[in-house]
Amino acid sequence: MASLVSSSLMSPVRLCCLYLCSRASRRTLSANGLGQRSLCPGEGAAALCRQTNSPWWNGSRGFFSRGGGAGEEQQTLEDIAKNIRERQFKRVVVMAGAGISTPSGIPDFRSPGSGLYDNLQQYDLPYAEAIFELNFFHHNPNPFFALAKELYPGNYQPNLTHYFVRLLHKKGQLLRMYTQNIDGLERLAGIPPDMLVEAHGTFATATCTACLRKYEAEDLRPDILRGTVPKCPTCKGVIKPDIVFFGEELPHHFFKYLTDFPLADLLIIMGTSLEVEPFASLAGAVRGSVPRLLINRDLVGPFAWCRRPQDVVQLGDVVGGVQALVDALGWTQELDVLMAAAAEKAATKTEE
Ligand code: CNA
Repeated sequence: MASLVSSSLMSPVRLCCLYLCSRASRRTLSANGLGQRSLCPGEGAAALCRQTNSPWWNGSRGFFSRGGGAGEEQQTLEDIAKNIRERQFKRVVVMAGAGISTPSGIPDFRSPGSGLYDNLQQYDLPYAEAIFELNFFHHNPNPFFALAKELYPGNYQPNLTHYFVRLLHKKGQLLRMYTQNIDGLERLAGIPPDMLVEAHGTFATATCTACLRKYEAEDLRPDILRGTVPKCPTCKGVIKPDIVFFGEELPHHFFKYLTDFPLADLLIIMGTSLEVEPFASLAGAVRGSVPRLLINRDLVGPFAWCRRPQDVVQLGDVVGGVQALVDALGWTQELDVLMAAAAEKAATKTEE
């Protein structure tokens, strides 16, 4: 299984954003010119569990978790907290998605009703995914920039989930945060850029689509906030924020996963549907003995179809789930102080 996951991750890494797993794999294969459909890592692992009569497979009802095998105790949120507090876990990797930013007011993609997928009519797109497709962008960049205006850094503030990760870093126990988010709230919360892998790119930098000249977010801000398409002063090409579109390669630093994940002693996954490859497969890239904690509204990815004995699931609102962990850690007061200081700093900045 480990080799299955790592080999699929090491093939040219292209974003198959917005697609369900099976669609994503088909798309990757056609992009790579291969003639056969292979299973995406998720499907592969589920099939493997079924074939091997895994104890986690519950016939037609799918996989379920049970209270550990012989000699294995089912872990709880409190166990995870105890091990973080006692510094048994010193190299924590965090994986995050749009769900950690919905409490800040930014819609995710897939939540029924409130998600962006259900609210793209105003952009007059042929289909929802077109907003992140290069061909469509070259034909009509306006819908993307309308969305960019909404998501542009500065409009929203980080919430407790972002500050929890910063506190983990302050304690010296964060190995890296891998985020799919493009809203920049991790940076705004004070998580240092070298602690972050922004797997789907960032609005912090941009590139001219014609002459490849590099720009900073501030260079584009006036155009984006005015609702006009930013153009390169040198060649008049359209400047595209460095957000990864369908078929584009992921940033180089995504490959840090090759050294980070084998070193991790705890993986926390929060606010993601784990439906976008290759990011989703990172959930299987930690060692088999490493606990994985999912904090999310729904059961997703391997937590739904092939749970490991030491996996822990905290279902419900992500802020409530992280708060429960913080309380169990005894870090509540420290986090409150951190957030109060950040709020004060933000207020002073607004006044200026
Ligand atoms: P997604 O597919 O929309 O899934 C979000 C997940 O979070 C779902 O499982 C939700 O149930 C869950 N969720 C949402 N709100 C909450 C909440 N308050 N509490 C608990 N769970 C919650 O988003 P993914 O990140 O998994 O998909 C990856 C896409 C989304 C990436 O390409 C991102 O760039 C893209 N995206 C990013 C942003 C952003 O930067 N804030 C916003 C929208 C989409």
